[in-house]
Amino acid sequence: MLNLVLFGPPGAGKGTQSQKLIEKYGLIHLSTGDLLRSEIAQGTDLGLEAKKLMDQGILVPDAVVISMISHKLDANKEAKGFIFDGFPRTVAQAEALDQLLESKNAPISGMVALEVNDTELEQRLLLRGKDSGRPDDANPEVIRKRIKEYNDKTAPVAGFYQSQNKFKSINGIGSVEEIFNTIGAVIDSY
Ligand code: B4P
Repeated sequence: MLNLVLFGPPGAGKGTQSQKLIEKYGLIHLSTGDLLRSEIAQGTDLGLEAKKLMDQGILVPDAVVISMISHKLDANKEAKGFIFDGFPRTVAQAEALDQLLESKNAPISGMVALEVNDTELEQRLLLRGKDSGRPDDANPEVIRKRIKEYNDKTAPVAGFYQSQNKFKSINGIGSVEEIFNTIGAVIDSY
């Protein structure tokens, strides 16, 4: 079973690359950002609470996203593997994911981190904000807050996988195809 964590700051290209990877490798895409936006679109209580935080660029509580991922793993028992996109975003989430996968005897194969500088991230997200309709893409201050949340709470997750020898960092600047080929080479080495 192939279980890949795609890692990187907001706007690094995780969602973009996930779309291509699921096609090539037949994996299930688990994006906590997409799951939360779906809750918002359905107007659930969870979605309403999450929206308040997401619109400010703040992470939603660990318990909420861990529970969403747990349900999705249970609902896809026959999957060939998963791409975790935007999850885990804290060390607590990474620990919880290891436990969930341990009970299924299917550990994380590896983490691939997309390295992109802050100026490029801001430009990409503001560009996407022109037609994504996402409030968190529209405002430079919120984008900077998201990058700060990443540096404060998410960046340490890299160390969690480094200590398990499962971490690989690659350049996230270049064409979508070039980056896709680099990720593919890492996956094929597992
Ligand atoms: P996410 O939905 O995960 O959003 P993201 O990281 O900002 O975007 P993504 O990574 O998918 O975008 P991509 O780079 O592909 O999170 C949104 C919010 O949800 C968070 O702020 C948080 O509040 C909450 N949340 C989600 N998960 C959580 C968790 N686990 N715990 C707590 N809170 C959580 O693309 C960006 C743009 O770049 C696109 O327009 C794309 O076209 C462009 N792009 C991609 N690759 C490119 C390339 N190579 N060159 C140029 N442009 C490129």
